[in-house]
Amino acid sequence: MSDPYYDPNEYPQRPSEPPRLNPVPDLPPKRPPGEGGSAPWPSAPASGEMDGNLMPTRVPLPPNGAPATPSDRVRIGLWGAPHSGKTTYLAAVPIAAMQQARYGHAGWAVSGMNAESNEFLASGVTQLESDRVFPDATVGLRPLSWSFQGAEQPFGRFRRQREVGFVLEVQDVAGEVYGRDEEHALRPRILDQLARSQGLVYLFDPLLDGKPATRSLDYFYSMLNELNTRVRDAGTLHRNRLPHHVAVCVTKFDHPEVFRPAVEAGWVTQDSVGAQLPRVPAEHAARYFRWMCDEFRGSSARLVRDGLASFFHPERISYYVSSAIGFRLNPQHVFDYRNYHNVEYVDGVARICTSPVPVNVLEPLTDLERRIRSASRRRRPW
Ligand SMILES: Nc1nc2c(ncn2[C@@H]2O[C@H](COP(=O)(O)OP(=O)(O)OP(=O)(O)O)[C@@H](O)[C@H]2O)c(=O)[nH]1
Ligand SMILES: [Mg+2]
Repeated sequence: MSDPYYDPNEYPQRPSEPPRLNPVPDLPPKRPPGEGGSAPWPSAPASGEMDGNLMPTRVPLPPNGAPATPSDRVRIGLWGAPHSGKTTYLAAVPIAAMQQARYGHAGWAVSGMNAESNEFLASGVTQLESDRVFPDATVGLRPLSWSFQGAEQPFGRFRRQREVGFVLEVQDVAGEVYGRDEEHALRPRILDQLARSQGLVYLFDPLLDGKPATRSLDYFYSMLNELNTRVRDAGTLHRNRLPHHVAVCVTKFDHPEVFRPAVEAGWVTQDSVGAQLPRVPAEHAARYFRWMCDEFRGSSARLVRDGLASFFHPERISYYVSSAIGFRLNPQHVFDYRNYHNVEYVDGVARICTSPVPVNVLEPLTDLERRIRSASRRRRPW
C-alpha cells in the first residue's frame, strides 16, 4: 500500500500495482533475438538442476484461492508492555485454533504465508506443547503473515455457519518499543504499523501493572499520543477518534494472583462439561476490566482504561480475559481448583506443567477480523 495514511476502515481500493507476496526474483528483460551485444544471454538453470524433481513452488495465495487483493488481508497491531505475554500469545494461536475442533466447532487452520511465519508457528508450538517452555524475550521486530482458513460460528439467530478465509498480518516486537523512549530505533516502524493497522490487540498484564517499574501506563500513553498525532495529521481519524477496532485482553488469567481475586470478587463461572474450565463470561469482560482498573490495580491502570475509552470509539472496543497457556488440568484433563497453576520453576526456569489449553487467544483475532470486515462492507460505496 503506497499511502500509509489511508483510513484503515475504508473498504480497500485495488492498488494500482498488486502487492508482491513473495520475493519472486526480478528477471532480466527479454531481448529480441539478434539484438544487442555479443555476450551470450545467461540461461536460467533447468529446474532439475536446482531442486531435483521437486514440484515448483507457487506464489502464496490467500485461502479463497483467488489472487490476493488487499481486502483478503487484515492488519492487526499487537501492543503490550515488555513481558506482558505478546510472543506467548502469538505462539498459542495455532494451538487454540486446532483445539477448537475439540469443542465441536469446525477448527481454524492457521499456516504461514512465508518461511519466517511458518518457522514462528512451528517453533511456538514446539516450545509451548513439546518442550513446555516460554519463548525468549523478543529482540527487534518480526513481521508475521498467517492465513486463516475456517468457518465462522453462526452469529445471531437464523445465521448459518460461513466459510471464511483471510490473511492476518501482525508483528511480534520487543515490548520496550512501546515505552517512553520516543527515540527508540524501532519506534518509527512500529508507529507506522499501528497507524496502518485496522485492528489492535492490546495486552494488559495485571501482574506487571502492580509494579512501579512496569506499569502499563508507561508502555501505553506515550505511544498512544504519538499514534493519535500521526493519524490526526494524516486526516484519517474516524469521527474524531482513532479508527481502529480494539481487542483489550487481560492476560495471565491462569496466574493465582490474577485468578484468585477474580474468583473471590465473583467474576468467574465454570463450564459444567468437558475440562470444566473457569472463565469470565464474555458479556462481563468489560465490567471485569473496569473493576480490575478501579479496585484491583491503581490510579495509573484507571488512566489506561480512560485513555482507551477517549482515544478510540468505545463501541469499537471489546474485552477478553485470556491466558495463553491456560490452566493446569488433572490427569483426567479436568480443572481442579486445588491445583490449577500451570507454571512451575525447575532450576529457576519457568516450565508449563500441563499441555496448554489457551483461553480467549483466538477469539480476539477472529472477532476483530469479523468486525473489520463488516465495518468495511457497511462503508462500501457500491
Ligand atoms: N501464567 C502465565 N504466564 C505467562 C503467560 N504468557 C506469558 N507468561 C509469562 O510472561 C513472560 C513473558 O512472556 P512473553 O510472551 O515473552 O512476553 P512479551 O510481551 O513477548 O515480552 P517482550 O518480548 O520482552 O516484549 C513469560 O516468560 C512467562 O513467564 C500466560 O498465559 N500465563
Ligand atoms: Mg516477546
